Amino acid sequence: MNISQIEHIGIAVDNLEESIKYYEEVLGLKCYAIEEVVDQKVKTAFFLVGNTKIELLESTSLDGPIGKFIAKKGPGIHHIAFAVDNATEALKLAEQRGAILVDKESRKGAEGLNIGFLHPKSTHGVLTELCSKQK
Ligand code: CMX
Repeated sequence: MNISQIEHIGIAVDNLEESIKYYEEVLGLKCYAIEEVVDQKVKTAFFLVGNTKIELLESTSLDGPIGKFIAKKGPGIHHIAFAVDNATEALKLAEQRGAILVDKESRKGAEGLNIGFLHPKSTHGVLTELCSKQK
């Protein structure tokens, strides 16, 4: 699997604009990109902290994964994403090692990365993303 670093931490927010203000004005970070991921029904905002990113996620629909998460648990930490060499291979290996896959194959996520999720029921409650630049 070869995890090299925490690629990003995903944080579900009610309002992207208001949350960006907190990260910029209180923490002094700089939002370097805002991107909508249509098939995930989210708008994202990115900040770099060392080599790791913070990804803010605002739902564009109540029935998307972030909309459902906020309705149930409120805003807060949503997932942790690990950088791997090859997300598709890492997903297969995680499944062989007992994790339940949300995504059988990697797919395109924000910033053009190949991403796939492990179900939180099989990861001790933490929604886990594996992502890679190449497949
Ligand atoms: N962390 C921990 N647990 C979570 C969770 C999260 N982020 N999201 C959902 N759950 C839990 C729920 O609380 C629920 O638990 P209970 O059964 O004990 O009540 C269970 O998982 C099922 O939740 P649900 O609301 O019924 O939602 P679904 O089963 O429809 O979906 C999940 C859950 C994880 C499969 C779905 O949210 C998903 O596919 N997530 C991955 C995609 C995603 O999050 N995309 C946004 C990020 C975009 C990006 O980074 O590019």
